[in-house]
Amino acid sequence: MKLNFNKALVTGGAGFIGSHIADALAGEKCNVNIIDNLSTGHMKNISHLGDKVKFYKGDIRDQAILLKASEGCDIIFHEAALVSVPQSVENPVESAMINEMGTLMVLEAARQNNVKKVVFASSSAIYGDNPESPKTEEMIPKPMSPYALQKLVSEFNLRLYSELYGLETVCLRYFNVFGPRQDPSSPYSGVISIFMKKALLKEQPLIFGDGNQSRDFVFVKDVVKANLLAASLAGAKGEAFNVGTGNSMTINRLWEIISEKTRVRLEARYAPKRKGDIYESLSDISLIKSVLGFKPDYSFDDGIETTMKWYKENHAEA
Ligand code: UD2
Repeated sequence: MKLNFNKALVTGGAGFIGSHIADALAGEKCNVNIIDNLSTGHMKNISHLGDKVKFYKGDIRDQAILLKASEGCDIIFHEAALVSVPQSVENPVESAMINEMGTLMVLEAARQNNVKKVVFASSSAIYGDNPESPKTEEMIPKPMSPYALQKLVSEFNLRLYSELYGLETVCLRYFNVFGPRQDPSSPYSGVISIFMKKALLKEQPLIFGDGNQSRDFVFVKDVVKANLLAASLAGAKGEAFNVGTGNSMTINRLWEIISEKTRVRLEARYAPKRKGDIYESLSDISLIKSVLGFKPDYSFDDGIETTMKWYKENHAEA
């Protein structure tokens, strides 16, 4: 895809989604800066890029390093965040400092350095317990967790920066992203990464609640595609778009599929539902289809096969 910018900053660029965005940008010969404090990101996610990227080890709340990292950039892809819903329930202040204040700091660095555009990793979590399904962008958000509220407040901050300072902004409301490099090492990790690791270790997974809660799982490379479209097309200006597949599955079904594919066939154990957990999550992607021409390239099956291969090679004995 032809990019209409030359230099980009990826915040959280050593993390799961950020490193895939950095890969795609570097592949298009874009100058890429990365800022990451390596709290959940890893250098091994970007080491293959060598000097195609310039790495700044630092926190997005450190204005000095952020200003250095964003200097001369045309665009910022803001992926750095504390991504876990339950972790935000346990530590609402810390997560607000990162997700809310951190995003404000990124916007402010963009303003001071005359960066033209910010593409923001928002979340479908903002829809919360609004019972309408599938979720459409004009629905009233009903955040159920500090994480969801912080993403929503940040969307408003992006809009303000656009109105007050003329910064071009796009919010991408990611549904449940999965794929290679999603780190399974914490209980706060994404469910697919945890289930993959459990299957490879032949251990029973833990399902929170009855397991009938559902998620719209979108492969990371499709999320990258949505980012590049949002970055390059003028029609995206000031908008918020769902980034999902339009299909969902329950957590029970997810474990069935992973355990069948890995021939583990272990029953899951169950624990009480997590606070702040959404029950039903399914995207309507008509808006991003019509405005940006986005459609996912990966079926769930393709994505899972690719992801499983990666976990076998990288986390088999983890
Ligand atoms: C994910 C993202 C979040 C946000 C949101 C958008 C992560 C870690 N979180 O939140 O950043 O963008 O999607 O929808 O990527 N579960 C189990 N057993 C486990 C782990 C999870 O049953 O060992 C359940 C969990 O209770 C939930 C579902 O699986 O019902 C998904 O959990 P998650 O932490 O992967 O993602 P979610 O939807 O909270």
